[in-house]
Amino acid sequence: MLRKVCAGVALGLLAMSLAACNNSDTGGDSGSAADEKITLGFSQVGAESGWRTANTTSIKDSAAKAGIDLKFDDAQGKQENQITAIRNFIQQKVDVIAFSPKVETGFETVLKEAKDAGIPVILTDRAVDTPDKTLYKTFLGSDFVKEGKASGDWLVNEMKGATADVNIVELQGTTGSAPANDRKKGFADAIAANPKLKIIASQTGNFERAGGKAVMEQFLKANPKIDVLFAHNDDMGLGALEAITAAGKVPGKDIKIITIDAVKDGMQALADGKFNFIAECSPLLGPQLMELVKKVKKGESVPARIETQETTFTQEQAKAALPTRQY
Ligand code: GYE
Repeated sequence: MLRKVCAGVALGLLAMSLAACNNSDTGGDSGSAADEKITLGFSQVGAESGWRTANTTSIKDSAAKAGIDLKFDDAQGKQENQITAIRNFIQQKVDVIAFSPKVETGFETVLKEAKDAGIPVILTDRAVDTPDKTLYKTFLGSDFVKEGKASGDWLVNEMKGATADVNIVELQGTTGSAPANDRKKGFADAIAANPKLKIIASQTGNFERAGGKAVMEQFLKANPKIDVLFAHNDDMGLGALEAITAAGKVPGKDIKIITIDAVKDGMQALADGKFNFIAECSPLLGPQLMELVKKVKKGESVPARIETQETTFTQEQAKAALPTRQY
């Protein structure tokens, strides 16, 4: 009984705090006429991967379709450029700011500046790690822990009959980024189910093909027996393919490869039998983002968290999905 009451109170408080987060004023210019064009400042991380390119296209196309005036800044992989871009958007008095934070920490000051200027902020794709949830209106993007866990669960099942140790190497995404931190965690948690599954080396390849290739070369030199590669995105997996082939090994057979994203090139590698499994991460966030921008500008409440719907692919499923794949 007491537990029930407590749960009720906790839920009530949660609802109140959500309402507090979501119902604050839109700030900026008041008296929004229905036909007034909304200005959105968007700071993109860079162009490190196929995923990122598809994400940028989705955002630009949907802004145009929604009649939103988009000020787009490419930070070229640098957090300091993102901070500068956000400061510029504040100075230009845009209606809404959205961005995909490169890493989880170090954005609090500039987020506070946007809040003080009355400009609502929407996080897309990646989150920031801050206790102050009033610094942004909502976070639209994937659950990266789930993606890592789906990858690990597949491996646990695939290796269930293993009698010897299974040596895994891991190519991590950008150090300090939400997807790198969370995918690592989800995968590690899942493979803990079988002590034979061992991560013998783990290093960042920065979500880039070149990084994936260079780090995989080192892994292969240092470790005579590698059974599995877990890459935090397709691009690093694709770079690693070159290193694996050059070392005289057969990708997908001698070394099983698991990646995340499911962009076209990754799906092709999976359909061709070079990859073994991909956990999907959708970059097509543009349409939902524009809806949120309009709502936030009007001062309507939005959910604090909007999770992207995703699936996973085996080789057979990739063959079936490829012909109609959008990105
Ligand atoms: O998986 C990777 C990209 O943040 C979800 O960033 C995104 C990740 C994506 O570079 O390919």
